Amino acid sequence: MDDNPPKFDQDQYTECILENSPQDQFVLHTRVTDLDLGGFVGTIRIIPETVPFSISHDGIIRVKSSVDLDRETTASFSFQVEAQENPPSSSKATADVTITLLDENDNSPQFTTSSYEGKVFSNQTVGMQVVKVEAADLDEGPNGEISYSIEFGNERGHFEINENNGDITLINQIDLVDNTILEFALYVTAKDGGAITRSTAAIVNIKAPGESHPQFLRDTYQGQVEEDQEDADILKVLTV
Ligand SMILES: [Ca+2]
Ligand SMILES: [Ca+2]
Ligand SMILES: [Ca+2]
Ligand SMILES: [Ca+2]
Repeated sequence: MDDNPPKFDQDQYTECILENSPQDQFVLHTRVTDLDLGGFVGTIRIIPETVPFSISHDGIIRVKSSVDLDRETTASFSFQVEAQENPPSSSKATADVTITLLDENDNSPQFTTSSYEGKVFSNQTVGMQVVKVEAADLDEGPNGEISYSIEFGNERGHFEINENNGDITLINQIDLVDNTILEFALYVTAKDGGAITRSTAAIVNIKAPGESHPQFLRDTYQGQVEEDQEDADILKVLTV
């Protein structure tokens, strides 16, 4: 006689798995008992069906959809499992399941823009901030911790970057040249702290205009400005 309801061996199941775990990966095993002769005979399902997990007739929960296991989108899933006895019985049991996703380093740092600009004028002082770069990383813990560095473009050693906050400061004064804009292109990277690190690059253009002398221009290049390319460059300097 079927007079005992089915029962899960736990009211609540919790498990942690890596995000991006592959389809069909084992997650956990629920067990249904029934004191009646023959044990539990019926069907087990997940409610709601939309979660990216499946359950087999023997109570094993597996990954159904790997792409939906993105910790940056959904960090944990809560759902129910239901064991329903075959008709004519209407007895059923339910239990709660919570699956938490552990972080993988699957995002690279992203700069707020792909290129930055800074300027150094004649009032330059050692230690002054020239420009600040900033990147963000969606991952968790070390996987999302960013350190900044100048990879190249700083051969003359004028600049230094704070690896923690992206501040680029002047550490050696620039010898400015009158009527000329000196340009420095720094290739900067933001690197995360994952076991296998990911990094992204950005360009930092720093311009250092020297003093401009309109009087000098008038005396020397009078009447030729529009015809001479070199003079046009100097005119640009003056309008910066
Ligand atoms: Ca039963
Ligand atoms: Ca992810
Ligand atoms: Ca991640
Ligand atoms: Ca990362």
